[in-house]
Amino acid sequence: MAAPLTHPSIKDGWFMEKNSQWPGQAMALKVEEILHVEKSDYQDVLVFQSANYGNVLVLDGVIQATERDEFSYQEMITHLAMNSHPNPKKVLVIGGGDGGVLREVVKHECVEEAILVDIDEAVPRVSKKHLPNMSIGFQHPKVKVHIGDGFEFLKDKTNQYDVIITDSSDPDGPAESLFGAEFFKLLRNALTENGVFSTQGECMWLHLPLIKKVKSFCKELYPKVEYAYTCIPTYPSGQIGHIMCSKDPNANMRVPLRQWTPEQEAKLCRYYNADIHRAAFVLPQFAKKELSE
Ligand code: SPM
Repeated sequence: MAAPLTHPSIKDGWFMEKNSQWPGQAMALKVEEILHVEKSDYQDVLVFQSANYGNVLVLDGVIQATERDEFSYQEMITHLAMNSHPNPKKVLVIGGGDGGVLREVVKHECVEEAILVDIDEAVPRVSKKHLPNMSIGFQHPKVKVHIGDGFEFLKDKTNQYDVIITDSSDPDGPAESLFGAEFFKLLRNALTENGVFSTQGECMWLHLPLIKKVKSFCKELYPKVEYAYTCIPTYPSGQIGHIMCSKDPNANMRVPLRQWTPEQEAKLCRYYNADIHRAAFVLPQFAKKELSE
C-alpha cells in the first residue's frame, strides 16, 4: 500500500497559507485528504480535499481556487471584461489553467474562439482530475489550449483578440513577468481596436503600492484604466482586484455595455450580475485616494 501523501504546508490536518507576500497573516483550511502533490517544471502543485471548501488547488503554497468560492473570482474577472466589450468574438486567456475562466468565457454566445495559454501543463492535467466543475471549460468546442509562456505567446500577436483575461498567480513566481510594463504593452498590441483586458490585480488591503504602479503604467498605454474588486473568502484578506483597460477612449467599463436579463443572470451566474458589475468599481476611501493620485 502506498504511503499517504504529505506536504510541508499541511501539519496536524490543517493547510496553512503562510507567505511573505502577506506577512503576519495566514489562511488555514482543515484538510480531509491530500489528493495530489507534485513538483512540476514551474511550481509546487498541491490539491487537497478540505473539510468545508471542497477540493482546493494550491500552487507554490498559495491557494488558487477552492470548489466552494472559485465562482466569485472566475465570474468577475471574466464578465467584467466581456460585458465591457460590444461584441467579443475572439478571447485569449493567459494563465487560468484550471479552466474556470474558460467556463465563464464560453457562456457568452457571441464568442467564436477562446484560446487558453498556460505555462504549466500540470495545472490543466491536475484540474481535469480533481476540479471537474472548473475544468469543464476545456470541453467546450470553441476552446483551444496552448501550453507555453503567455509573455512569449503575445510577442508576435497584433490586433487579434477582442478580450484578453490574465488569470495569473501572484508576481512572486512564474507569473512575475505578467505584472511588468512590457507585458501590458504586448497586451495592447494583441488587442483589437476597441479591445478590453482584465487581470488578476491583487488585493487593495495588501498590495496598494503594486496596484498603483501597474495602474500608472497602464495609464500611459491605454485611454481607459480602472480597478475593480471581488470578495472571495479564501484569498488573502478575503478580497482580490482586477486591473481593467480598454483601448476605446469612449468606453465606460464601470457600466456593463451588454447585460443578461435577470433570469439569464440567475441561470448563468452565482456572483456576477449587472448591479455587482457597477458596484465592483466603487472603492473604499483609502483605496480611492491612493489609486486616483
Ligand atoms: N482560475 C483561478 C486561478 C487563480 N488565479 C489567481 C490566484 C491569486 C492567488 N493569490 C491571491 C493573492 C492576493 N493578494
